[in-house]
Amino acid sequence: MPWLPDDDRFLHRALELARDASAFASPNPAVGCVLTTATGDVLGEGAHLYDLRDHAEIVALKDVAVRGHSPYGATAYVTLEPCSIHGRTGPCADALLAAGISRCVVATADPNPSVHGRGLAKLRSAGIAVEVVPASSEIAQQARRLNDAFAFSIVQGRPFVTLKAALSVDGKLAPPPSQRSAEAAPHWLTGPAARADVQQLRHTQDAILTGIGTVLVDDPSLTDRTGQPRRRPLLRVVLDSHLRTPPTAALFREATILRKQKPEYGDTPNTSDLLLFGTAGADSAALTATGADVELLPELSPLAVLKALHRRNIRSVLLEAGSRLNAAFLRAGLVDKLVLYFAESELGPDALPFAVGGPSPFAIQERLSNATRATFPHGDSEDIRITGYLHDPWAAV
Ligand code: AOF
Ligand code: ZN
Repeated sequence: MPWLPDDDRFLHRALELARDASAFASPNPAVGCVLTTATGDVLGEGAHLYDLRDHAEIVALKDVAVRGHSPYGATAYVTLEPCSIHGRTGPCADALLAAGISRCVVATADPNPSVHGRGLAKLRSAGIAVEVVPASSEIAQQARRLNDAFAFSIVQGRPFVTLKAALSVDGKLAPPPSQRSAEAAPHWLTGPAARADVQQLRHTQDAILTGIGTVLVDDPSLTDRTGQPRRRPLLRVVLDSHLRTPPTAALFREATILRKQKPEYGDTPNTSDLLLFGTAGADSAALTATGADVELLPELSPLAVLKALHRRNIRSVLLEAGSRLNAAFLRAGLVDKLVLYFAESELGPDALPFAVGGPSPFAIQERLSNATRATFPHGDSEDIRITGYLHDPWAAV
């Protein structure tokens, strides 16, 4: 069947449903679904919410029933290929077939290797007209962007890492340590508009990661302060080999003890939204007494830490750290996306570099793909935000 005039409209609606629910989907992908009659009337729609278990297609089928309609002969618009597996739920491809739909329009394939292509094949072999949007189209790109972290981590076995830094115009992170202390007022480079944008960035992430150096000098709270609801609180992670984080740190004032869940397939094993990684032998008694999670690893290499976060169902990590951790992750090739804010002020040659021992943020910018530039008003001037990818999250799909 050819591409129909309504196809664009309904796929955009399905994308909107997926996007609106995206803070509730992880560790699953964000997915939206619209079911229509062959003549373009909406029968029902829905999006996947992880805790309600049902995939988007099932939510939409239930909506069809609630509205008193029949899905027989319907067209299903789905932002991701319907699944073919038994996980926490049954396969959506089977449910769509049982409902008697006749056409399925899909924005992008499921990057999950145990589904990839099998959901589409199942529908096709049952005689359903299946259409997959061309990969280069705007809709397909938007559908993929929405699930960058899911696609990357389900294939690579580690979370997708975004490095965020706010820098001076000369590419420095902060004044020299002699001019900074936890007691002093924080030294802001960028203005309130750019800092509000950072909060939005945190809102899209499963975890935020920093080092003990930043905790001791800046005493950050590392919270998502957007006030917008999310399925699980942002997991705040500190790399702290010798567990030197003081129990008086701001991190603990904000800590949330998560409901102890019955361990079951796919549930997050965290019991707090604060997680400290130390090395084997470090004394964790004082910190575990605060309710925080402490995990000891043989070594705190960037890869070992990311693997440990993967075991906790973390799909995306925001690295908001100092020169040393920035350098360690970059050197290990474990930064996948960059979000750099540049303020107008200058910090001079003695200030802390973006990454100790290089690379400079200006050199890295040259390597970014799909780079974007945005500005945020700051007094009489503006802050500049540069984003871009070092690794294409969908490359290995
Ligand atoms: C869909 N529609 O809305 C979602 C899909 O453990 P489960 O049963 O929730 O299955 C998780 C897998 O299902 C996930 O890895 C991904 O491949 C797919 N997610 N599929 O058809 C949805 N969320
Ligand atoms: Zn499914």
